[in-house]
Amino acid sequence: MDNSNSNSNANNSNKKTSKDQQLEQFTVDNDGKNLTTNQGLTVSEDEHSLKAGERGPTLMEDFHFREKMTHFDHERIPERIVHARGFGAHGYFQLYESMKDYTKAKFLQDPSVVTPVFVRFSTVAGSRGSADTVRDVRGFATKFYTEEGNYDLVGNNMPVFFVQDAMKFPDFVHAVKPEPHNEIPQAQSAHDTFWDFVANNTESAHMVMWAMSDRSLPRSFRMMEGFGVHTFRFVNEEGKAHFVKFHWKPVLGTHSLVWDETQKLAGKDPDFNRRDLWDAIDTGNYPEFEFGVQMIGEDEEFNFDFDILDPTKIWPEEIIPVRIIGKMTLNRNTDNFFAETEQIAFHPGHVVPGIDFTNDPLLQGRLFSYTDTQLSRLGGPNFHEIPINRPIAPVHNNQRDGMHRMTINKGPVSYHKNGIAGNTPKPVPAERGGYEHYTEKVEGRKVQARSDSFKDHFSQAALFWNSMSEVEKQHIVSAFQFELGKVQRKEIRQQIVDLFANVDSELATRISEGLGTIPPQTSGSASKDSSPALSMMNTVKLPLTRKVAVLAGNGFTDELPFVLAQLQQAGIITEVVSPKLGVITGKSGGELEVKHSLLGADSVLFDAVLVAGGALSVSELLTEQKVLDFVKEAYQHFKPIAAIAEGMNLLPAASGEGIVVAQENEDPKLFGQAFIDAIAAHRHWSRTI
Ligand code: HDD
Repeated sequence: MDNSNSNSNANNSNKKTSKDQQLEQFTVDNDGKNLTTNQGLTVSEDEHSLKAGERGPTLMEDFHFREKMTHFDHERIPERIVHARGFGAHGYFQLYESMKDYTKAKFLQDPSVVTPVFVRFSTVAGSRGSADTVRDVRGFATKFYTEEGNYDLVGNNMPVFFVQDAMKFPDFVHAVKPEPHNEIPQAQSAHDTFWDFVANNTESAHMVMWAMSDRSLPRSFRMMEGFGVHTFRFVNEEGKAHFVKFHWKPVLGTHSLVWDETQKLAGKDPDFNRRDLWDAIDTGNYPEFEFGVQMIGEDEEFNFDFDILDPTKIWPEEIIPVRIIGKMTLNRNTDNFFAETEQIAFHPGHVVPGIDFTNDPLLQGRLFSYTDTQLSRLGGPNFHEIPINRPIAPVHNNQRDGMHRMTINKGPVSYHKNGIAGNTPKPVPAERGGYEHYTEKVEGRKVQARSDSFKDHFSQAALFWNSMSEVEKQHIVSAFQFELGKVQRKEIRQQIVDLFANVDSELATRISEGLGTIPPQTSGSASKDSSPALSMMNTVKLPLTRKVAVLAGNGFTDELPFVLAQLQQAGIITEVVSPKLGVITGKSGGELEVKHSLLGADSVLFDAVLVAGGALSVSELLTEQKVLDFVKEAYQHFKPIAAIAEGMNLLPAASGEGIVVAQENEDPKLFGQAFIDAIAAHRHWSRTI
């Protein structure tokens, strides 16, 4: 996928990492084994409980029944208070260039070092069983199992946050979650309490712009950016520090679904994003993300018109470029969702030497919250011993006991300092690898206050708006209108219109249309700055792993197998959809396996549609009325559509952007290439405007 580094990938992509090897010790395969109780007793009966007579009562004595039932009764653990619905995968990270000048972190020194990782992607507001494609921020949490201990980069797919101080996080989460009196709505921000929060907490304005944009509707976890959000610190061997922001850039580019599609997908395939990630890894199309850093010197802290400690601000890439320093490849699906994805415990405070914090008040609060939440979620202080959470670095300390302790610590000593064990385990000085906190100088009175430098809530919201293409702007306006349309209290709708007039009066005026609100009276932000990097129109465009629905029936013409081979060659996935499952036969006798019946397939599950040629094939397709809606819906979602010869009779338009038609006797190769180009373009927006 990324030519420059594909060789090193090929070498590493199927190798077992040290974490894989560690996990293998805990992996059990029941295949072909005898059934036992948890005590290892082989059982002879697993269908009938022990009864006093065939029709009599079940006996207390049936220890196997009681053990099986008790375990079942306790299978669930509390879901995460936020980010409850997630999906994870294993992989590895490798550097392109040494970052020695900036950080002493060992995993960032040597491009030949392979660091195992586990990534968990998530939605934020919904429960564990909610749909994947809701409008929401996506979590992007990475655990690097480094030689120096675990490093967790617990980020999101948006570079800013709703609030500036962790003190406000519970309030924000209460507002966006289902309302407490009736637990409605599930996984939606489109309700009164969320928008009431926004109306009364103007620091949310920038993040709300992102949340209302297409960034909230990722086509795939493989096609979204990741951000560490906060400003962190890199510290090198000499103790010199740089401020740093972390980025993940998807090799496939950043792409989104459209709103109507996401809502339909929530019903048709609530696991759409999960399935996509699983299938991609399963078929060897390993998701790749390049790792980028923005760095500034400590002496540059006050050089900008925003405060670098404010998590509602980005560092525009045009001012502080993103330096791409490495790549992460996800190459292994989990063996067990619960054991791995559910039990993994992230924490922004899991750092390694060379990476340190700043005084961002949101980050500071997070440093408390994550361990705290694992205590109730995972049932005690020993969650670091769960296989997925174990570092590959050795663990030796004087912490002891507690629920579910697995380690058997030997000897009488569990305290520091001691004489009996020669004062071990012993701290290691920073020069020899021990973690030392950055010796930042701090001074000040104890106050419950926020710096004036955090008070500009609108300039960067305007920067985001100004950077959008007209299509993206229209989507943002529609998102506001949809969400506010669900808000019952008129005064909240009006407050939002008035609030966003501070961002841009055109935006607020457009939102106001159709909401029964009074158009804004204020004139909007003075900022006309823009940052092209923020527009998804400028992203990487590749056809790789895009999924094409191939509508075909018996009697398809010879061009079809040729074009399918060409698409597959270009890394595109093709799946035949036909009225009936089984095999269809072409005009010249060639056969194609049908993957989906028309009944079970929908255009929202695909990136593009190809209609086969052949009068017979077309008339067979038309026996299902749904086929016309299938193509029409793909068209309405701006997807590339192609047809061979008579297949064009099924298209809602004979020509236009993203419509590729092969006339009779046309070279199928040219047709195939034009379709591949249309697929790479992702969507064809001129159909709207
Ligand atoms: Fe958080 C989970 C990301 C602010 C408290 N958060 C969680 C996860 C991600 C983030 C990706 C899921 C991790 C996983 O997959 O297990 N959170 C963020 C980002 C934030 C942020 C990027 C802002 C920059 N979070 C934030 C604040 C607090 C929390 C301000 C509280 C002070 N977050 C939590 C939590 C969670 C969590 C309650 C729930 C489950 C968990 O931690 O393990 O502690």
